[in-house]
Amino acid sequence: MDDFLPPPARVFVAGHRGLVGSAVTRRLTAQGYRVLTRTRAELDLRDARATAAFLRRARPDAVVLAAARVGGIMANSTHPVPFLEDNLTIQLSVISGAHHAGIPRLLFLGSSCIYPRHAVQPITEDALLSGPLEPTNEAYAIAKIAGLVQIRSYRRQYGASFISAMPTNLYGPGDNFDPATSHVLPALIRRFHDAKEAKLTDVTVWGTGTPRREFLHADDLASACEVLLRRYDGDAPVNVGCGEDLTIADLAARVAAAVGYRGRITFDPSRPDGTPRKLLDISTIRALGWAPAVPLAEGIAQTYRAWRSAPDTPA
Ligand code: GFB
Repeated sequence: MDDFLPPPARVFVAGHRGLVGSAVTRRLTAQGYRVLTRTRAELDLRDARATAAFLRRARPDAVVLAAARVGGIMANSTHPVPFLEDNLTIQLSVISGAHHAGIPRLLFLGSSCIYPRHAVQPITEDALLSGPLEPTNEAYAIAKIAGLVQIRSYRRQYGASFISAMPTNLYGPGDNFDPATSHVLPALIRRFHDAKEAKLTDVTVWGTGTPRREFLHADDLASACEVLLRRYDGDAPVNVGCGEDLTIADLAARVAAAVGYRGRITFDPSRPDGTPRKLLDISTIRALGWAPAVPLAEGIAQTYRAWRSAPDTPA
């Protein structure tokens, strides 16, 4: 099988401090790649001129675009503007900057929320743009869809070896645990932990508890990114998930058990549920030889331990 990016290639990981970027950085470094990074203070990726100049100077062999404005259902639905504008701006400056700097390979990360709200489950890659979106994350989804089309367009017009991955809901150490803006898994770790510490007997979980979600550890996404960079050069984005989903009620019970909270769990249906289900079909990435390695129970326990030892870790 071809290897499009053998180590010790130089890879610029954009967004190396985030949940995904830090996992990709750990993985590529461990595999013998030379990873380049820039903090936000050193390089604002929304600044197209500065980004293009950096990429021209640094000339990495590949770019992993893991920088993005991300957040949970409430942040997405109440503050859609930065989810739309920051993501569009970062994508325009990094993808076009990489092309103009002559960088041969780029991996862009989409998200499973860009598929239609009522896509057939498990969702195959060809469901993209086949129906209306989930309203709670429309702005974010449109920005990510624009990124996918940008990648496809550079491939079509210039023959660029740029590719896209479509991760499911992610979690892991270094996630955002802010109660208002985080995704469900870190939010519940924090809420159950705080309830246990305060000896509360009731914890409220948003929504009805019936939506189903699939959760992938960021380290598993990182190993998938390596596989894609080395072995994939196709037009279609590639789904990356663990292949199994569960209800939010089931997730809440598992997080409560991992944290040691033994009180009641109630649901608040006045909070949005979001999309009813978004389980990804992962046959394409499996056929490339990848499989997830972190079981959910182990991943939750590890994420809880990591947060307890560094509770203010930024996203
Ligand atoms: O993780 P989450 O915010 O993302 O919410 P989405 C998942 C589900 O968990 C929803 C429920 O049904 C929420 O109502 N939930 C229960 C909670 N309690 C909580 C809580 O305390 N916090 C949060 N955040 N949720 C996001 C998109 O959708 O998924 C983004 O908005 C992105 O665009 C991301 O794609 C992966 O899966 O609903």
